[in-house]
Amino acid sequence: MSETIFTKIINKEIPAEILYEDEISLAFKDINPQAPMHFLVIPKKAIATINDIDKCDREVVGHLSWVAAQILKEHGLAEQGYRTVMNCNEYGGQTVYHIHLHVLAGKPLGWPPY
Ligand code: IU
Repeated sequence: MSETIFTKIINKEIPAEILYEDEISLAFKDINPQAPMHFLVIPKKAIATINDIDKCDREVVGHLSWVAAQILKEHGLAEQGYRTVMNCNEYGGQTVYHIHLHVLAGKPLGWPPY
């Protein structure tokens, strides 16, 4: 797949406010936050959309939710609740084609999301 801006963030070619990093994932603050706390958790492996997740990626993708919860706990935001979202393709509102888990926290969130 073609490289996205998230590969540049992973490679530290462009700056981001990084919250967590390990060998398979990176979490950083969203540049256009939609909640008091809004960050993205991404795999270092470039996977374009949810539709492109291979069976062998299951552990990596599950890891993203684990990372989200650890960060929220560290910031005291886990117990009050939060939302995680992974957008897919046009109807899902995906704009960056490297899968990313949005994590929104710090205020009550509306539902449904339209
Ligand atoms: P989407 O689900 O693909 O629409 O989300 C992409 C998100 O990536 C969106 O919330 C942007 O604000 C965010 N983002 C970012 O945090 N840093 C960037 O350099 C770019 C986009 I480009």
